[in-house]
Amino acid sequence: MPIQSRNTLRRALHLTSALVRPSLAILCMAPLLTFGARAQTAVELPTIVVRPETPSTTAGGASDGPFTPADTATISGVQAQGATLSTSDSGSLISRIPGGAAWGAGGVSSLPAVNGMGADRVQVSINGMLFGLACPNEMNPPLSFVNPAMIAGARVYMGTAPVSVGGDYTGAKVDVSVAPAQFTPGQALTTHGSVSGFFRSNGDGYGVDANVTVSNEDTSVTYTGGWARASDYTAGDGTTIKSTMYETQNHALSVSKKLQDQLFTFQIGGQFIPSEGYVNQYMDLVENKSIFGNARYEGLFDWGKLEATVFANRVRHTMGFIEPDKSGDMPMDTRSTDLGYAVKGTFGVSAHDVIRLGNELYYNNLDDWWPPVEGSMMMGPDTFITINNGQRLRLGTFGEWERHIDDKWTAVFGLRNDIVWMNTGDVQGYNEMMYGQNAALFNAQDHARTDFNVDASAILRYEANESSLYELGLARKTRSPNFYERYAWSTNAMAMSMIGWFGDGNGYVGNLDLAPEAAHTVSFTATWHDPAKKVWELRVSPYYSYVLDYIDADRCALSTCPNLPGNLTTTDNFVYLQFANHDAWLYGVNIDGKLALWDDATYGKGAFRGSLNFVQGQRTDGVNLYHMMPLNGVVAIDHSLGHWSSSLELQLVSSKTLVSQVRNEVETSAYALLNFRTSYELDMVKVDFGVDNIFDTNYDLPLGGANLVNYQVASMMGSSAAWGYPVAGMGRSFNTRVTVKF
Ligand SMILES: [Cu+2]
Repeated sequence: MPIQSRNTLRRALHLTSALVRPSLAILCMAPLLTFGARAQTAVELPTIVVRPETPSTTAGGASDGPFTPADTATISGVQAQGATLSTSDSGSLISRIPGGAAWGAGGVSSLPAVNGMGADRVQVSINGMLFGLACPNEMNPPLSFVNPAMIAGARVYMGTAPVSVGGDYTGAKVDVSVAPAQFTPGQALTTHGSVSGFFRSNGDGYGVDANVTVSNEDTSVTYTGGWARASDYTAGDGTTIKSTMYETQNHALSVSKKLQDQLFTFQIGGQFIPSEGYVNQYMDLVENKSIFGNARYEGLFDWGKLEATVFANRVRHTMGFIEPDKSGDMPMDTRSTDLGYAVKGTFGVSAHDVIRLGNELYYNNLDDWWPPVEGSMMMGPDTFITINNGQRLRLGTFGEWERHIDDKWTAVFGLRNDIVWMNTGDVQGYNEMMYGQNAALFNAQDHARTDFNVDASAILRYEANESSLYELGLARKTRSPNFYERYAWSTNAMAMSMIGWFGDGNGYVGNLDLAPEAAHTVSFTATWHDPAKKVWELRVSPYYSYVLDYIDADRCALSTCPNLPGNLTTTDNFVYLQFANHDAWLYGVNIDGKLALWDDATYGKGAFRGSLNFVQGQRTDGVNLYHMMPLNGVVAIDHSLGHWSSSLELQLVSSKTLVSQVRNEVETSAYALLNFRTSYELDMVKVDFGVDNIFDTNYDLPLGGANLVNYQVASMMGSSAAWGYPVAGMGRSFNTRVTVKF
């Protein structure tokens, strides 16, 4: 390779792997950051030009690779910090990006959705680690293993992202960085960090976050972690939304060492959630414990860059009922292990060409069992085994070619293969009489499944001039079914109601015949801005996906399914469903932009920020897809003056009327919320204050699922959930946070 191009590549790679204090990350923070915050920071901090939010190397490949598609969304560490004023739920941060939304779950366990694809369709990696399924209700999704204040940066890659980003997802890939290395000049060790505490009036939420780094020019040791708790929140009409309390703590300790062009990082951490209520599930989380470790390597060589990651997680999860909103006795346990590695090489083969090659292995093991309930005829005398030594092994391999054709045109082509092997052992129910037939039928079948998945992505970028860019993306992305989609086996009404991460109150049974779903997506992104990107910016991203064998559900028609034949036709009750493949399409458009309004010494800087998101999705048989976020947008004014920065934000959501007929999804009404926040930062102290939902508007969460706790009807069991009630969102909340840096 010519010396010049090698040096160019080397410099480029150096830049992308440059490591910075998260607080400096703001300088280059992309589209979502307000003008105000950026301007203010620029005054106070030295100008260090590096790529900021350096998310980690992912198990799927390059997150800090040089090619970032134009529709990629970023969440900076500063934005994540800012969000902690309002929420302790990292999953909910996804609702702040273009096309992003969050399925309501427990208070710190929302499931992310992007461009209409949610839950398992969005793959989340945290410092390159993947967290497999460890609960039939997905109560412990990957983003629940990190508090928002721990996030140093995140990137969200959309459905046509390069194949090096990852495999086994169809919607989006979220790549989160926690406690990245932060080197400081010289051999002397320096210490810096921050401690903050917060209080939110609605639900009496409070907690602390801390991070501290000891570093010099080649060594960095960082701890980051936090603890938060809250009681049930109150809706705008004064109703206490039951089973929404939570308590959580997450911790991570990271050690990095730099040896010339090599960077080694070791990280350990863990989580403890002693209780988390679920208003849209029949169960609550009564204990979740995890421990993880990962090691990462990045090295620069004459030929390019080598990155490697290896990781392990262990999760232990227990469900039960949290008094007084839910009562009774029904323990449910899971134990999950994740192991994986990823290796990626980036080769600068010419002045115009970069080749990426990668290989990754990801293994998830799951046991899910429900101990017998003493004295219960129905739930005893044996242990109910849902998943017995479930195994899911995925081997992914990709090749990618990025060509800089000339100074206007860039093309990226990639091909990827993921082989997924799944298997599980034999099962049993609480007793032979009620569950024996189902169990025997399941045990008589072969459970081993192998999927040979082929993904591809092609991106063509045209930078017409310094103020406009156009990009076309084409991709095929495949996702194999998860454990419960394939292996949940019981058609007993109670057992079915325990399965499902949809929050819809319905019951689910698996399907051994499920095929992987394959999304074929075309997207186009146009961005326009003033040459310096200081005055205005507009980005428009339409997309269309045709998903072969989209994994949805049908009304359960098996002869053993409950409530037949009414289950097949009812339109106003909870139903029993079986996972099934259906072809489906989704399309939509995301628009976001900003505009500087004024800038002078007396009135500071003011800027307008806005976004609009639209998505629709339907199966080819006419059934609407579940949890499609209705048309929504944000208009906001951001202001900064001296040490102050403030914003006033109006969030607008239209009514949800296109609902899944097969799940009897409940419609929700349109609403508007007005939020205000301001912060004052002086030397080492920062004080944040905000009011969410200023007018105490009463509204229902479009993706909040069914409220199964507040509304009850008399039944054989005494009382049971009434159908037809969505989950109301939070009413007004006064929020404060005080941060001390050192
Ligand atoms: Cu659970």
